[in-house]
Amino acid sequence: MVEKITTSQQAMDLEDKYGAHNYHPLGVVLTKGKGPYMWDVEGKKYFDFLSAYSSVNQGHCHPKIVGAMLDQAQKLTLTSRAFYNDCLGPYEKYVTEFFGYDKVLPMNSGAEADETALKMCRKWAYIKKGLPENQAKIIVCDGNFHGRTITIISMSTDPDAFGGFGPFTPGFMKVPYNDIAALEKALEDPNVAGFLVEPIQGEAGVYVPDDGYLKKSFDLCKAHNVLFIADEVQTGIARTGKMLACDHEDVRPDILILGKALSGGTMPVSAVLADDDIMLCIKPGEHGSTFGGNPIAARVAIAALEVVKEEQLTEKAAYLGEIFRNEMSNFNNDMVEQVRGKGLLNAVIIRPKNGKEAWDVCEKMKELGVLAKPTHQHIIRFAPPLVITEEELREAIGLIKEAINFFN
Ligand code: IF1
Repeated sequence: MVEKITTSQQAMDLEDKYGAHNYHPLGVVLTKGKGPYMWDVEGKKYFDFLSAYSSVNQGHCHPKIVGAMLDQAQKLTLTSRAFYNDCLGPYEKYVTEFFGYDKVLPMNSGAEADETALKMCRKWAYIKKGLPENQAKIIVCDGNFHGRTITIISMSTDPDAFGGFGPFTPGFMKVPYNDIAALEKALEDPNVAGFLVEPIQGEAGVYVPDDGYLKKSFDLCKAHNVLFIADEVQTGIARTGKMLACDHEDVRPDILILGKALSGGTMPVSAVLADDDIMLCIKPGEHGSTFGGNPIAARVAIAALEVVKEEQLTEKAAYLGEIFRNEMSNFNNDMVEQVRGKGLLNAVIIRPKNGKEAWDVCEKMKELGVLAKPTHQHIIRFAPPLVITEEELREAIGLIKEAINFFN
């Protein structure tokens, strides 16, 4: 018998008793989402300022995306890649033309896409660069977040991410983020195959690198015949005020990794894009996924990307992000230590006061109707759906300020 939820506490109790304790969620139980809003079981309305970590850029339950999902779900949900279907080809054409690459390898989660990119880079290194077998190295940055698999946490510098999960996958070199000299030194190793980087480090606390970092890194990689691999799972699809965060520096990654908002937050859809000289290093039977590129995912991803263009979400993110950073930077409250970000991917560093810190601010924001969550102890990430209006944004900013002022 399936229990019907009538109170938030009932839902939280069920998760505590029957669910793994691998998260510590804010005490709110949501039952409905629309645009920039969500509602809890008791009917309270909230601004969503997390967007499921930038998955709901197009707003909750966007009618065009949900419509595509519902339509395809009644026709054909899954063929596997053992057979063709009439949705994948049109999606592959659409998404490769949308981002300007020869081909796409469709996967499901962001982590799967990162793993796919790592395999693709290694394969290219052995076949095209001629590195000795099993000697390929990939450079990653301190503070990175690329997912939760054993290989991905093998690249992590966060003990919470890798602690107790060894042994780890070899073949990774770590350099400080935003440090060109360190990257240049690491690239002296002739066995380097690729450099995997987030254009802005999300989990690290919306760490925006210096202007020019991405371009200089890209140029160094090219000078050493090393692939520049951009993880745009969180920063991509209009979130930072450009279609891709790499566009801020006119950098075209050799391998582009997308996820999250590629489906508008409706289901797991991820993708790895590259040109033929890299993509075709993977031969039939060497990589895949049961659900990768399934008909619903294909239809949903097309709709999700069309919405970004039709509703000019890139331009909106740029314009509204300026308003957010200006308002919060000029907010006269000593709990606001720093405001940083690009587009509508921003973070506020909270200076603790009277024993109160970021988590307390988030609890107060929840009371006032704004949902956000700290990343690390003192950083609150603010990432509303890009469909939020200027009026709604200003209303939410007022509530955020009210929450911070409460602790004065
Ligand atoms: C969690 C963090 C964010 C990502 C980038 C790949 C992935 C992610 C840049 C993997 C996923 C999610 C995972 C989720 C919370 C969230 C997160 F806090 F974990 F680090 F956004 F910053 N590349 N990020 O941000 O994509 O496999 O999850 O689809 O694990 O708690 P995924």
